[in-house]
Amino acid sequence: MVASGALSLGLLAFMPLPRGAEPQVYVIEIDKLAFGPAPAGLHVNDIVEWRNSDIFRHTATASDGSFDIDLPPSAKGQTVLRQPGVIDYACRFHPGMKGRLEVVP
Ligand SMILES: [Cu+2]
Repeated sequence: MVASGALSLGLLAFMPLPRGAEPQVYVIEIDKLAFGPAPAGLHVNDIVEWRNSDIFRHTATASDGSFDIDLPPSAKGQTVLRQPGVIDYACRFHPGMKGRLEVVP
């Protein structure tokens, strides 16, 4: 048992994860009829998760059709960023609610 434990620790020490190899999860909180600030440093394959802390139902709906997430109160939903570029999104129920994701390779 001692030997296998030492082996596991040794493997971990030799497996650093370079940035970009491991997708990151970024949370955008929704409250008071507004999306929280856009996360900086979004990369392809990262995940954006919206959490609705509001008392209203919202959506996160991309203008390019790449995602359309229904978010009742207390719900959360995710999308995976599949390509670089700028994605504008809004809530289908409240057109004043807008957000923008900037994704780099
Ligand atoms: Cu809304």
